[in-house]
Amino acid sequence: MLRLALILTVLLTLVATELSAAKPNIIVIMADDLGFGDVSCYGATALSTPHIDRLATEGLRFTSGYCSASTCTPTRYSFLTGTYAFRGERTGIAPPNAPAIIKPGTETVASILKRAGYTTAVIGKWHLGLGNANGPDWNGQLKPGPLEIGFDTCFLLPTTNDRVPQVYVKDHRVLNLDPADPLWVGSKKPNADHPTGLTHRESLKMDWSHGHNSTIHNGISRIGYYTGGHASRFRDEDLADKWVEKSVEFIEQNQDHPFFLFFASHDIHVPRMPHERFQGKTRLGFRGDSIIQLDWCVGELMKTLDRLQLSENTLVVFCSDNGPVLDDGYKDGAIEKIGTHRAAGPYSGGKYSVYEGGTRTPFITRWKGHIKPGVSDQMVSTIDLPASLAALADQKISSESCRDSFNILEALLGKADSPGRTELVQQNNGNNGTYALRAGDWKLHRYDKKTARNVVVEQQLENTIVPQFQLFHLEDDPAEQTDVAAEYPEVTERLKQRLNQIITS
Ligand code: NG6
Ligand code: CA
Repeated sequence: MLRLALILTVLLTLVATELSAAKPNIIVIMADDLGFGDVSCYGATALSTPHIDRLATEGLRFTSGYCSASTCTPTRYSFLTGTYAFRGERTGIAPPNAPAIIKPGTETVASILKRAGYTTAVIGKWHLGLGNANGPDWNGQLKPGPLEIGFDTCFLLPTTNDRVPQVYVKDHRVLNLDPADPLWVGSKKPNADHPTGLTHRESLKMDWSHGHNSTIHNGISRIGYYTGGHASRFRDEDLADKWVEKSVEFIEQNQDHPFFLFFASHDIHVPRMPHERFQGKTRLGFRGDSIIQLDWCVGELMKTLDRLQLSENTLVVFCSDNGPVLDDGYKDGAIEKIGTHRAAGPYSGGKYSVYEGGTRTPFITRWKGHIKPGVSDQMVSTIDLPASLAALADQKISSESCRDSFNILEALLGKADSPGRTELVQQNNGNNGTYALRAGDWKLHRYDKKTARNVVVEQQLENTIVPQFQLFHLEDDPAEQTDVAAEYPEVTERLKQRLNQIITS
């Protein structure tokens, strides 16, 4: 009898191990506005990111890892839905009162993994809208939202840290909202006396440089207006700690069965206001200090996995939602203190641009014991995570869903000779006629409005007049400095047609 029990236990353990190897936990850590050159494992020397570097040494560091857009909302939209954001409506940078952009019932990476038995959570920045067509009901039920597209739970910064309101959302509600102090959010000044970054500029602890001059909270003026909800308001300095606290809680609670955590850090988006213990840690100002804070968060997550003995049972993906920007609306010294640091590494452009700097970003996968540590030059993108993670979790996706997401799981896991993508469309913001197509080493830019933004990331944001189409050869010219469209008319034509085919299909 005892023997039978022993055999059964061994068998059950074997099955459990097999199951967990087949369905590892998954954590996607998405940084905000982090550039290719911003972390030390990608070449930064002005600061050191030991925890992100450790992920890279223990995992696979991609040299051609991309997000699909050079702004937040479209990248997050396509990461979740596996569909290029230019196919969807209102997928550009979402305003404070944006309704839910991804409709309930849409297949997402979360709904796929939930179906596979995972417990799913998003913790951190959302910026994909909340509520029905009328926008978020800040004092009531905030739905639809993440819970209607596959997440079991969420703990959110609902928009961005520079957009109102500065409150947390837990599942369907603003956290700790006092009904006696309702939250109002709008795009117009609520009354003549309402203090703003324009009327009370001298009171600010961080001055604005463009935009960002509406309602003041925590000494920082923001995009948009709000009143009320005082008991719910957070301090910018505490955001990273909160994401880590909630994530550790979630991992602990779900350590015994597969979980999916989308850790959506607000770092290093403006206003960069890291916790006091990180302030002044780098010579790059608060932009650098926020990178150190982000690195600390990565370290805390890894520490938790180690403590719970989950590191060999958890696939970690580290990526960014778009490339870097220095002055994105606040005077935080990012430009003045940049020195020789190159936020986009060897690439041109950054946030808002379809130069490589806009979307080619740090991209690391780690799954101890399953991914052989190294460096991969395969082209991979955040948009491929739905199809690839579906394959990992043994789930089928209907042909109408996740249509731009490719199963490149083997490339993500570094299996020998497993190819990544052969081509990728890059876009800047929403569906505004600015695209690029990388196909192998060729790169076509398309500017229907004939202007390109933020070509040199170390300068103030600006628009540059450009021809509608440009062609670059990335191997010879990674910084996309020499337009060779006239020299290679056939390649230009072929890529133009291919890009058009993808966009209009
Ligand atoms: C822009 C903001 C910028 C940032 C961006 C969204 C101004 C002048 N600029 O409109 O500061 O908030 O939107 O960034 O308001 S993202 O990373 O979330 O896409
Ligand atoms: Ca961003």
